Amino acid sequence: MKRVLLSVFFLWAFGGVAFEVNLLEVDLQARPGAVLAFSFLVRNELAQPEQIVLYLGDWDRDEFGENRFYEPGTVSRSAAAWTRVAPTSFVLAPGEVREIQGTVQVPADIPPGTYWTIVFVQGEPRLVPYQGVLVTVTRRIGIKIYVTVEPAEVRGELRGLEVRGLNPLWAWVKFANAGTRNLREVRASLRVIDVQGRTVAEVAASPVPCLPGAARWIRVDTAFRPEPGVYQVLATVDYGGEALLGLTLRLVVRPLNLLPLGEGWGVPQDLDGDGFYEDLNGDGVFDEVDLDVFARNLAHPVVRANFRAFDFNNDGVVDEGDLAALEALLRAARAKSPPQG
Ligand SMILES: [Ca+2]
Ligand SMILES: [Ca+2]
Ligand SMILES: [Ca+2]
Repeated sequence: MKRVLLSVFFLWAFGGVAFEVNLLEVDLQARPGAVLAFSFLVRNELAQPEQIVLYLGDWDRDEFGENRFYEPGTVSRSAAAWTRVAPTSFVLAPGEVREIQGTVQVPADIPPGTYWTIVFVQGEPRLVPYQGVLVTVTRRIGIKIYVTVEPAEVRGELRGLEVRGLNPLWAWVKFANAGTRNLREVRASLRVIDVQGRTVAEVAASPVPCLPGAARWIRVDTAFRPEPGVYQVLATVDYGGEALLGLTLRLVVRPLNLLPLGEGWGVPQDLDGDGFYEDLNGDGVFDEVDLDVFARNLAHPVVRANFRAFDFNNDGVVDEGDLAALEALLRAARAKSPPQG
């Protein structure tokens, strides 16, 4: 399946600014001193000629998996200095396809492990109408090149487990690639066990890649809405090594202990039974007054002690993000049943 790794500016928002490549990743196995070849195709999808330039860059990912791009030679395991592509500048006629040849000259004295770079294929800047104005859009696609010199080491570490939202429960699992091999599929899963030893939730997250030396927070979502009680939360990670990695934590979900947030108000109520207490002033109605009460009481001791009742965006803390989420809930409720009169 074709995945687009990078776009510049708003490129997907526009039609008519398009060239395509036939692959987005090249995964090469090598010995020190080897010369490797790869190739890919670039096709002009426009009805006009397109000037194309190719150049190399470095990249990695942040701890949440977002790509970051750098000048070549920036990352310590960069393969940019060994990689060449040709041609690097040409004009493609409408519908024309050009094959790009790449070579990787692996240094003879390189230690084992995965090295990587990226080939950028960039079009020419074009003026495109966008919301009534003309903006300059440059199309750029990146083709990631991985070069693995054997014997690369497969080693992983499980560095953290944090339960965040409780309605439903989800957690961050922190994995680190402590070896030298690129890990294409790191699979995290989560199991929740109650005090009777019963498994009450068990889910696997989608696999994520992790570069050597990189760490990655992997989000694992469950559909489990815990009742007050004590649970064991067990995270496991299968990264392709000999053994699974595991980490557990004890999760205590305390009963709610709600009180009025101010003089003359009622106890906050959950009017629809979803575990979120949207009726902040406890008058049996969910409306703008509740937004106002919440906005003025985000740091109220009752709110803080019962955070899961007011964590409307389910991220594990109560803050302005929950005010926005509560507003969205009110809009949704209004859309479903508009107020009478
Ligand atoms: Ca509710
Ligand atoms: Ca209310
Ligand atoms: Ca929140």
